[in-house]
Amino acid sequence: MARRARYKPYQQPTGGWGSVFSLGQHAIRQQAVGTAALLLRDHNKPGGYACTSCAWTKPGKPHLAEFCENGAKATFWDLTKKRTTPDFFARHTLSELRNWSDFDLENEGRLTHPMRHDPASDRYLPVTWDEAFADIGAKLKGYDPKATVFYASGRASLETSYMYQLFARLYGHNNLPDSSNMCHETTSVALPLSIGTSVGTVLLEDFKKTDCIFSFGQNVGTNSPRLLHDLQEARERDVPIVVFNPLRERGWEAFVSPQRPGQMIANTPTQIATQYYQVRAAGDIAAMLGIGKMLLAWNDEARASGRPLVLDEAFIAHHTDGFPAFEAKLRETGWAEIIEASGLPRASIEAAAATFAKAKAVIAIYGMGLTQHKLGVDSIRTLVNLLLMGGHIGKPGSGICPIRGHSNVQGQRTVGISEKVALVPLDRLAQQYGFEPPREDGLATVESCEAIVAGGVRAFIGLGGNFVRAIPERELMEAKWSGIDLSVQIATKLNRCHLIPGKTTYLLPTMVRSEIDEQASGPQIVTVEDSTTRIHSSRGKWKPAAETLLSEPRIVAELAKATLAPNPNVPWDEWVGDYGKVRNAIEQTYPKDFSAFNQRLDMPGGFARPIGARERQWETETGKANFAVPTKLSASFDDGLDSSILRLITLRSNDQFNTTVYGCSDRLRGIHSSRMIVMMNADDRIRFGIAKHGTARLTTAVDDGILRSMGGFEVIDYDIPAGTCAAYFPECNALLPLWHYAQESMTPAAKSIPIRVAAE
Ligand SMILES: Nc1nc2c(c(=O)[nH]1)N[C@H]1C(S)=C(S)[C@@H](COP(=O)(O)OP(=O)(O)OC[C@H]3O[C@@H](n4cnc5c(=O)[nH]c(N)nc54)[C@H](O)[C@@H]3O)O[C@H]1N2
Ligand SMILES: Nc1nc2c(c(=O)[nH]1)N[C@H]1C(S)=C(S)[C@@H](COP(=O)(O)OP(=O)(O)OC[C@H]3O[C@@H](n4cnc5c(=O)[nH]c(N)nc54)[C@H](O)[C@@H]3O)O[C@H]1N2
Ligand SMILES: [Mo]
Repeated sequence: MARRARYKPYQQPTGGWGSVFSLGQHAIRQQAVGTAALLLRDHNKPGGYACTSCAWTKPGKPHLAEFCENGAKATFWDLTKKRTTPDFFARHTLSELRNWSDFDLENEGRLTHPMRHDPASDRYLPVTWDEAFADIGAKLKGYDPKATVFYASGRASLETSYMYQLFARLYGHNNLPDSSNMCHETTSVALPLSIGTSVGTVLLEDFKKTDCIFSFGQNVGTNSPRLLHDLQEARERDVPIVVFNPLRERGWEAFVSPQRPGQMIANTPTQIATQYYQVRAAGDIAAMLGIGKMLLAWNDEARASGRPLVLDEAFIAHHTDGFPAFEAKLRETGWAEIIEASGLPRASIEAAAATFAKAKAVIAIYGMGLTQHKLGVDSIRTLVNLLLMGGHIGKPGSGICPIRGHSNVQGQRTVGISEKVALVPLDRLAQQYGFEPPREDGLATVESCEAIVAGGVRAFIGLGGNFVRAIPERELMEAKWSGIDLSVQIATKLNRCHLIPGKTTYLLPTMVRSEIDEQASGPQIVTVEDSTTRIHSSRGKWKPAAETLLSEPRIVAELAKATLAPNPNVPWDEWVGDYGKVRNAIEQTYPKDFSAFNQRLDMPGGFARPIGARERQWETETGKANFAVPTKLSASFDDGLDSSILRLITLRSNDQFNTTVYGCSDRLRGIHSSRMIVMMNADDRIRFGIAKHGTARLTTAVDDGILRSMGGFEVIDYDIPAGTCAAYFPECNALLPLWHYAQESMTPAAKSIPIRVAAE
C-alpha cells in the first residue's frame, strides 16, 4: 500500500453514490461480484442470514436492500474467492509473515485446512482434524484448567457460545474473556448499577416515537450505518439530533439513502445532526453536568413562576434514588470548570440543554467515545442521570441506547460467556448437567494479559478474534506470548495473532455465518442477539469456502469431547447434529429470556428479551433507578493541566472492521492511501514545531519505566479540538499501557492515551 496520505475533506453525504462506488470496488477486489445478488435477497432478510458486521437491529419489514456499505464489505470479505491454503503456508515462514500488514494477511483469503505450527521450519503444516483434536485434548487434560484462557470475539452464534462456556466450566474455569471486555464492558458495569440491566432499553420502534436524540462518542456512518435509516426517518419528523464528538463525523452530518432512487438522483442529503458539539476527548461528563445544571436552573425558574416543570419530579420521587446528591453536585459545579473540562462554550451547552428540556421522549445513543475512558463508568452513569431527570427511561420513544460492536457480542454474554460468575446461572448449569461448576470469577481480557505476562497461562483458545492485535501493550504482549504452551486459534482468515506462536500452535479454520452449515439433521440455523436485545435467526446460503471446513459448534464439541470425561447429560454429538437441541438447552438454562426459543425463531424483526427497566422495574440493590455522582469532570487520565501532553483517540476508519483492514481509504474523513496518520489541530502542530504535512513521533507520556514510542505518523491538520488528536486502531496499540483502563470495568482507555508529539 502507498505510504503518503492524501487528505481532502469529504463533502459528499454518507451513503449515496460514494457508498455504491466503494462497494463495487470491494466486490471486484475480493472477486466476490457474484455475491451481490445474494446480498439483496438474503442479507438480513427473513429466511436469510444475519450480517456479521455490526450489531444494529433489523426491522420486521426489511428494506429492499437491508445492508449498508460496510456490511456488504464484510460479506465480500467473507465470501471472497481467494484462499489461504497449505501451499501458501509452505511458501512462507511465520517470521516472514510477521512483516506483512493486517490487510495483506487477511487479503490472502479464507483459511481452508487445519494447520499446526512446526517450530523447526517456522511454518504451519497441515494436520488432520482428528490429530488436532486429540493432541489439543490430551494437552488440555494435563493443565490446571485455571491456567487456561478461552477467549471469544463477539461473532460466534448463541449456540456456539453456549457450548463454549459450558466446555470451559465443565473443564473447570471461568476464564472466559470476550471482546466485550475491550468494548462495552463499561456499559455492563454502569447500567446494572444505574438501572438494573446490563443492556440498553431502546427498541427500534422507539425511534419512531422519540422527539429528541442525543449521541455521545459513536460514529454512525462507519460503524452502524443501517441506523442512519432510522435517524433519517426521525429527521423527517423534525426530531432534533444533538451530537457530541471531537470529530465532525460525516455520518452524523449528511446522509443520502441508497434505498431512495429520488434522493440518489437529486443527491439532496438529509441533514442528520441539528446541533453538533466538538467536545474535547474525555470532556463529556463536564458537558453532561452543564446540561444538567441548566435543566435544574430552568426547573427552579419554572417552579418560581408557576410554569410546567422541566424535570419529571414525580418520576424522580417514585422511581429513583440518590437525586439530592447529584443535584448538589450540579449546583456546586462551576461554569468555569465545565467549560475548561468540556472544551465547549457555555452557550453551546445551554443550547443542547434547551433541546433536551423541550423533549417529551429522549433517546441517548453512545459508543466507544464514552466506554473507553478511565472514567467510562462515570460517563455512562452521568448520561443516565440526565435521562432520569426527565423520566426518559421506561417510556415509549425514550431510553439509553449503547451501540454494541460485534454482531453477537451482546448475545455471547447473555448465554454465559462471562468471567463474572454473578452474571451466570451456575446453579442451573450445575443441575442441568450434573456437575459442580467453578464458583470464583475468572479472568477478563486485561487480567488474562496480566496472567500471560506473569507466565501463568498454559493454554489460550481463541474463538475468533485477533487477540494480540486488539489488546493494549503490543510489544510486551507479543514477547510474552511465546511463553504459552498451547495456542489454539479458531478463525476464518489469517491474522497477526496466528503468527505469534506458543510452544504448540493450531490454526483451525471455520465457516462463516453466510455459508450453508449442513449437519446430520440437514442445513442448520443459528441465532444472534442485536444491540436492542432482539434475537434473530440466520440461515447460511453460500457453499462453504472449502470442504475441509468445520462449523464452530462442531469444533467446540470436538475439543470438548477430546478434553472431558463423557457426561451423559451433555450430548455433544446430538447437539452438533441438530442445533435446535442446543437452543432447547439454552431455553432450559434461561427460561425467561428464551421461552419457546425454537418456535420463535422467525418472528419478524426477531423477539426481544424482557428487560425490567423497560417496564420501570429496577433490578438494583435499592429497587430504584440510581443517580450517581461522577468523581471527576474529566474522564481522562488527567484534568488537562499539562498542555505538552495530548489526548490520543484511537479509532476505526471507514475501511476496516476492528483489526480486519479492508483497505486504506477512510473516505468519510477524506483520508486516503495511508493509515499511519495522526489527525491534529493545526495550532497544536505549529506549537510542537511540526511542518505542514510533516511526520511525527508519538510517545506515551506515562512514568512507568517502559518506553512506548512509534514514529512515522503523517500529521494531518484536522478539525479537532486543541489538546486532542486521533489515529487508527490497531496500529497504535503499542502506545496503550495495559494498566490504562476504565476503573471498575477494566476496558482499555483507548480513547484518551496521554501522548507527547515530536517532529521527525
Ligand atoms: N464498519 C465497521 N463497523 C463496526 C466496527 C468496525 O471496525 N467497522 N467495529 C464494531 C465494534 S467491535 C464496535 S465496538 C463498534 C465501535 O463503534 P464506535 O463506538 O463508533 O467506535 P470508534 O470507531 O472507536 O469511534 C468512536 C467515536 O467516538 C468519538 N470519540 C472519541 N473520544 C471521544 C470522547 O471523549 N467523547 C466523545 N463524545 N466522543 C469521542 C470518536 O471521534 C469516534 O467518532 O462498531 C462496530 N461496528
Ligand atoms: N486501541 C484500541 N484498541 C481496541 C479498540 C479501540 O477502539 N482502540 N477497540 C476494541 C474493541 S471495541 C474490540 S471489540 C476489540 C476487537 O477484538 P477482536 O474481536 O479480537 O478482533 P477482530 O478484529 O474483530 O477479529 C478479527 C478476526 O476474527 C476472525 N473471524 C472473523 N469472523 C469469524 C467467524 O465468524 N468465526 C471465527 N471463529 N473467527 C472469525 C478472523 O480470523 C479475523 O482475522 O478490539 C479492541 N481494541
Ligand atoms: Mo467492540
